[in-house]
Amino acid sequence: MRQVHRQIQWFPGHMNKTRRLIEEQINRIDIVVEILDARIPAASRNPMLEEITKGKPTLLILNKSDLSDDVITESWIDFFKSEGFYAKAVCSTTANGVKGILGECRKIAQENGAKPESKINVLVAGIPNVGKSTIINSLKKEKKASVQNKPGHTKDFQRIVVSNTMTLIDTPGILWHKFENATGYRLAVMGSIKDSILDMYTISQAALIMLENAWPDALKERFNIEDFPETEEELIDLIGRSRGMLKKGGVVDFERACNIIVKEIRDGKLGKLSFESPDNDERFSPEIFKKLDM
Ligand SMILES: Nc1nc2c(ncn2[C@@H]2O[C@H](COP(=O)(O)OP(=O)(O)O)[C@@H](O)[C@H]2O)c(=O)[nH]1
Ligand SMILES: [Mg+2]
Repeated sequence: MRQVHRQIQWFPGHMNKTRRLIEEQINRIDIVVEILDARIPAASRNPMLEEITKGKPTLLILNKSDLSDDVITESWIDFFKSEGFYAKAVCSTTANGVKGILGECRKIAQENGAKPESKINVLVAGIPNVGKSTIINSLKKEKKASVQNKPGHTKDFQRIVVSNTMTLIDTPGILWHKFENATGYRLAVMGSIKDSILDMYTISQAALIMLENAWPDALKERFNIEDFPETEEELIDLIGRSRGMLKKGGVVDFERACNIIVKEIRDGKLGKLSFESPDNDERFSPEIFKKLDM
């Protein structure tokens, strides 16, 4: 059988504007804060951001840590630190979730030569849906910050003045970058890629593949499954049936089943689960998605 490798256009359109804007700002930036999804800290990183901010101290915030496996999250923090980054796990949707982020930024600045009273500019970046707005809004509220949209070369960045000595620079756009399909599938399952890029059926297949490989018991328990069938298509059918999502004539409402599966995973209904680890754990191998690429 001839196998055709599937080419997916993950990010349509031109997104190089953000890159240009960051490059214009780079000299005034003291610290880079990149927000990641704690469940997929590698897939949710932006390699292009690292490339254009090279040499700047970088704090990686593993957000949504309420949804990720605690042990694996801890191993990611250790891993990132061993790579020379600062790293911190947070859950920004709880009351005090973002507490400590600004203090951490100040500490990092001082460790990198800033005086306690010097003004610090912090570039805040993150791919869609990792919780960037939630974090920035909580920091604004906490500090009663003023938000400025200065004309001129900073017009596309919001500058959020959180104190006399600290300003956050919010990057609105996303940076286009090429990535492996496995990364794309993970991002799609977590909701960081518009659902219109991949159809819900493919996203739910990817989600089920991730769970079957890494967290089979959580999957079985949540959807009352005893044994996994041969294909994800049959598994979706089984789940639809066990949830009573039937249409006239007793056929499973396939679309509804796909939507529910993806929604419950995104919402953490299956427990605290991570989908990548910093070691070469086979459960998270990119190979698991191969059958979707054909
Ligand atoms: N469970 C959980 N959900 C979060 C957390 N932070 C953000 N979210 C949710 O993730 C979704 C995307 O957040 P948003 O701040 O809009 O992401 P942005 O696209 O990066 O600006 C929203 O539904 C948030 O409520 C978190 O720490 N834990
Ligand atoms: Mg946002």
